[in-house]
Amino acid sequence: MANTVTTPTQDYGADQIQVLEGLQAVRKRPGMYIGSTDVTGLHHLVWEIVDNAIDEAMAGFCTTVDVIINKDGSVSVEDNGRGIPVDKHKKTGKSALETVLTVLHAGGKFGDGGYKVSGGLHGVGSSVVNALSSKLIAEVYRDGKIHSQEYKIGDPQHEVKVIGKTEKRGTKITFYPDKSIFDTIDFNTETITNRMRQQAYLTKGVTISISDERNDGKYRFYFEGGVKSYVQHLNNNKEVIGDVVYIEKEVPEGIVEVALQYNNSFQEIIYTFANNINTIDGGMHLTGFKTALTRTINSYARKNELLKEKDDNLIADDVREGLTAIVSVKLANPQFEGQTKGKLGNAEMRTAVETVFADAFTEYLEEHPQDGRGIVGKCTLAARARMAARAARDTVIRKGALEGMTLPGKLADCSSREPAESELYIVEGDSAGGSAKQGRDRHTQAILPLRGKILNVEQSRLDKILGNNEVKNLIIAMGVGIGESFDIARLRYHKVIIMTDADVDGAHIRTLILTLFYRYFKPLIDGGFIYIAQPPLYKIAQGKAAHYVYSDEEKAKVLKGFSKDAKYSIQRYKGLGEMNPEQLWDTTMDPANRSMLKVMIEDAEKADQVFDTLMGSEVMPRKKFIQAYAKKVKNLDI
Ligand code: TTJ
Repeated sequence: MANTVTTPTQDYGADQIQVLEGLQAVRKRPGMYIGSTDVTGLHHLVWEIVDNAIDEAMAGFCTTVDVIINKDGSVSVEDNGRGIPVDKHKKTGKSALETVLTVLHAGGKFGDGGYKVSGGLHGVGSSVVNALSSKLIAEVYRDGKIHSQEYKIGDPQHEVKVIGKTEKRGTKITFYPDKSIFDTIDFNTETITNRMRQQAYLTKGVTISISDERNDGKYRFYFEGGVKSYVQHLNNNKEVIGDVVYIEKEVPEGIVEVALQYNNSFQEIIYTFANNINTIDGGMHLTGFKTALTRTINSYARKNELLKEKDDNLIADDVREGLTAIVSVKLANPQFEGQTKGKLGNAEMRTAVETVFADAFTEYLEEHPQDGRGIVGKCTLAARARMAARAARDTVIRKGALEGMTLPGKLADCSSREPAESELYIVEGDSAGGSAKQGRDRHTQAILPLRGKILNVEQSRLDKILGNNEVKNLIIAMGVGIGESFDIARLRYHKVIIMTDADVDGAHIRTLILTLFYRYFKPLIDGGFIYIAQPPLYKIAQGKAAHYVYSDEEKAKVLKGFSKDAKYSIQRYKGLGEMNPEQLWDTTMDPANRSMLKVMIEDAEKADQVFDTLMGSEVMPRKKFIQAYAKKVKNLDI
């Protein structure tokens, strides 16, 4: 073994060999322990270490967690908890510190902290981080002293030693990811900051700070209300109905925490967590919550005669329109299921959440009749709108407005009738549309020019959207219908490509179209059918040769490659319309040459949020947003 560094004072016994073999296995197959060795896997190292500090906070022993991205590329995580014990254990001859950092899966064995933040890819233990770090330094502040131990690829370089005095208490881990293991060792501030914000919401009362020493970036998160603050944050831009309802209860199955608040939009946001891990595919806790929500609101509405005898019960969709909710559970043995391990499988959590939430929410409604009436009012409005929309749609369909309607005149269709090879370009503006029509491959590429702002989806309902001409054209061209008549099997093009200018208006229209897809044609995004074209930013001409470049970095690279006295000219494309048909084909539409972005659900979700901020009915947040992002927006337009 290459990495068997023994310490002279320690017996090199069977235990030690086992430890080293364990860590060796981690280095051999890192993906098995942290999912991947790409940038996501790299960040798992941070989550893993931070989770330990959060555990200490959840156990009630620490109030701050500091994450530092150091100038030298290492990451430090420090808490002000009890400090991992450093005295030698009689039997093992090792300190708890060394055991935590060298024995696989040792994390959960220490202390009886109840619900450890562990499961799925997490909780594999800090020893995994140690094994995948070229260097790791552990410091424990305890009993007035600084205790320290250093490791290289998991091997202790010496025993724990005292290196100074301190008044502090806590644990600090600094690690250097091994660049022979990872594709990249460049930590991303935004990724770390987003995760820490979320962790701060989920662990109320703890202050999490992030400081990026590479660029002086500093953030601090503290949310007194925990998930209650999270809901307030998510509803920040919206006109809310009633207060945030907040419930926290410990039951034999674990801890159930729910926060919810309605707003007057039509959107549903429910985020669920198990042991602070985002369960993006929901699972048992989500099912329990949804069942309880529908049941509770219906029985409250009946009991208080807010639903008349002749009225039908509210359906699940009605009670979730305009709902923002967080469901967070803590449990002893979480089972994460599904392809991405994003679904909580523990059946006992369904009944636990259902009972706890139904009881508490019923009580809340009884005690806050005004909120109760507001919520039921919102839900019955949703029900009425649902029925009205259905009636409107039925009329539209009867009139044949969508079904069997002829393709829009503005559509320059392709000749192929094979969806798998057909592409639909949604192009902003008529002049760019003209270039695209002339430059395209007529057999497989169809062009649909959209004029101006199509419409404000946020303030429209399904039945109104059907009436908008530009949207109607788009839906008819795609062939899939909308709402209940949506049928993905009828999609006429397997690539739907949004092609807009690289300026503010272009970004705006793209946001709009993405929002439309996100809210009404989500299966098209999930199916990977939606793309964003990448037109070049510059043309660099040198004699007869032309380079098309897609970013400022790329431009710099090309220019660097030129000899000193080279004569060249640079043209910045402000709009697609500035390119002639041939250029547009060469740079953006030729399948052999082009690069496109496939739209992921997160992109669309982000667009949806930006959209809310830009288009929502409230003015203040919009102003704030534009001020905060003024720089970024401007950059798009230079
Ligand atoms: C164990 O039981 C005795 C008191 O301390 C308990 C403990 O493990 N505390 C603890 C661990 N606090 N902080 C950590 C920790 C912090 C970081 C940043 C990283 C790691 C691996 C552990």
